[in-house]
Amino acid sequence: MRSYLGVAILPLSVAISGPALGHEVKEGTIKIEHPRAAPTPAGAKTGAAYMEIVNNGKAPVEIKSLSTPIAEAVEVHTVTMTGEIMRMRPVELPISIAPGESLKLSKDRHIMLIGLKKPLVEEDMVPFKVEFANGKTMEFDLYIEGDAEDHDAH
Ligand SMILES: [Cu+2]
Repeated sequence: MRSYLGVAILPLSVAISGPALGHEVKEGTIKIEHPRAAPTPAGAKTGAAYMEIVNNGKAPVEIKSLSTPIAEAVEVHTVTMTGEIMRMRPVELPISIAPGESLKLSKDRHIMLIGLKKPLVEEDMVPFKVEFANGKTMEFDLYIEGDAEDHDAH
């Protein structure tokens, strides 16, 4: 995949330091850190995915949609606690990321894969796509990791 930014042609760079250590995908001024998902039991209809999307540019970026061929739909959810009861609510897209800011999709605000077409198996990789409001897209793999949810700190 190639992206045209001004006159420079930048290849999509993917740094892989082993599935357990996380990876990142960079295109222009957008960096996606450690895209990953948790394994699911056979027959599960939903799965959760996590990543951090960093905007190193000088303008805000808007995430218009998320998708993967292995699920019917992809949503962003926030988790709120009311006493002991945990509720997940969908967040409406687009989500804007200010210059120099990042969107952290981890436990409290995660990506939900809805209508899974196959179970997510540890150490597998599944394709994922982020579409921005300016028409650009980034495609990369989610790593399926046993400790995906607790893997926040880098
Ligand atoms: Cu959720």
